[in-house]
Amino acid sequence: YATFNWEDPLNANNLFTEEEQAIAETAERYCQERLQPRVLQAYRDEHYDPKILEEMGELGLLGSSIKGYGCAGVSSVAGGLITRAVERVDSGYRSGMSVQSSLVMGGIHEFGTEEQKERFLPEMARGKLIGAFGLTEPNHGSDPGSMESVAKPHPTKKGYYSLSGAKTWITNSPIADVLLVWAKLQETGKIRGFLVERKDCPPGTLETPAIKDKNGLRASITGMIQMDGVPVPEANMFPDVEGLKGPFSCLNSARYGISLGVMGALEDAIARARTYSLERKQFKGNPLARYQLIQKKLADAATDAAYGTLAAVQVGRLKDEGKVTPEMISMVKRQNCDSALRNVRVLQEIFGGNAVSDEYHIGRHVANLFVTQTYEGQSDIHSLILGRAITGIQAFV
Ligand code: TGC
Ligand code: FAD
Repeated sequence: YATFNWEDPLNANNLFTEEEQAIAETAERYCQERLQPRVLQAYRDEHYDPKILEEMGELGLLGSSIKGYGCAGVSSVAGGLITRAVERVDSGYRSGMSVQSSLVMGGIHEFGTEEQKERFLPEMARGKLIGAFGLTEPNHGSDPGSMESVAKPHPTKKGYYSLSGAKTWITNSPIADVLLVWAKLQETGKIRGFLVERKDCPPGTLETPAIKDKNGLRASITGMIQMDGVPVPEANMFPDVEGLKGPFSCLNSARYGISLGVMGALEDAIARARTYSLERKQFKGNPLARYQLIQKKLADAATDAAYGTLAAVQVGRLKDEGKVTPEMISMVKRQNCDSALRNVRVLQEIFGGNAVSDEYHIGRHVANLFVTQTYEGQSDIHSLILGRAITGIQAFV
């Protein structure tokens, strides 16, 4: 027999190509050497350093699945291994990267004109231009089809639209240079995508205040997008896609990235809980790891991490072969976020009172993983997407 490796119990590594393994190693090294040392203070200060995106850009980690336009053009699984490496440190750092890579660069690549791709993608791949994705509104989160943001012909500027409305809980919005905003075209009532460039917005038309004092995802920056007649040239609208298909197609890639990303946070929690349980002694000098209840917690978590990783790798392979369905992505996004959160909450118990100190990192993962279960479709919403596919009956309304 081969030797059992608790860090990769079902030998998922065996499924990766040499190129994918090399990409994972590069990403893991960067994350452990450059991100891990600063996450604790960043989380305490609720601070996100935009230079992180430039650092990721230098390593080719941004928009990594896109072919051309200065992007690496690697497989979906390789992209997932990057999100896993980043989220092993912190879900907030992965969030900033997912929005840049999957939601904004992915959207421009899939739906943008050639001119838009040339204009935005190379600079975004270098992390020199920062993106935000505005779908959620104060009154419409799980139900973005009811959005109120509207685009009308601009009253004074020919060839321009005028965007009004509000988006909330938007990752990167306070620091974004280009905001992909989804709004209903007044003439048709159909949702369209607009690339709002901060540098071109006259004073008073665009505000992007930060949402402060979050109790999760504190190492990423989140804010609103408030639009009051923002002039946007027609050339900045996605030309063909209309309806929810536009934003949801971007979400397919981002949700996939989360499904492997959260396995990184869970694996980090397992490694920390294992180390702690081997070092901490209670009752006659025995390490906690000697007790059966502790071992079961570790066994449950390691099993769920291994199963979740294999399922996500399978979906990534199908994605690259053009055989994926959105329901498959809903399944791995929901299952992996739920199981990461559930297991990390249990592993937190192993640390006893020390779990309350941020220096043990476990509480940070718990708070972050609640957010991953909520954004990009809350888990119950993904249950309904799956339930609809299983029964043929939609139960949202
Ligand atoms: P429904 O009737 O289901 O669909 C409307 C149209 O959209 C199409 N569609 C999709 N297309 C591609 N991929 C998908 N996954 C798609 N899902 C739906 C569908 O085919 C249809 O097209 P057409 O041409 O027939 O019009 O729409 P509904 O209004 O009933 O939707 C219900 C529901 C629940 C599925 C949907 O609204 C939903 O998923 N809600 C969750 C909202 C959500 O995920 N928001 C994410 C905001 S962005 C974010 O959270 C970023 S966090 C980033 C970070 O920091 O990491
Ligand atoms: P609601 O839609 O009000 O839902 C509240 C609860 O009700 C949930 O549990 C939900 O599952 C449940 N519920 C709703 N409808 C039903 C139903 N029909 N049946 C059963 N249960 C239901 N959005 C963006 O557009 N871009 C971003 O970059 C972004 N980043 C985010 C970053 C953070 C830190 C957070 C917290 C959120 C972010 N979001 C972003 C928003 C996120 O996508 C939404 O919070 C999410 O979609 C849920 O919407 P909501 O908060 O309005 O909850």
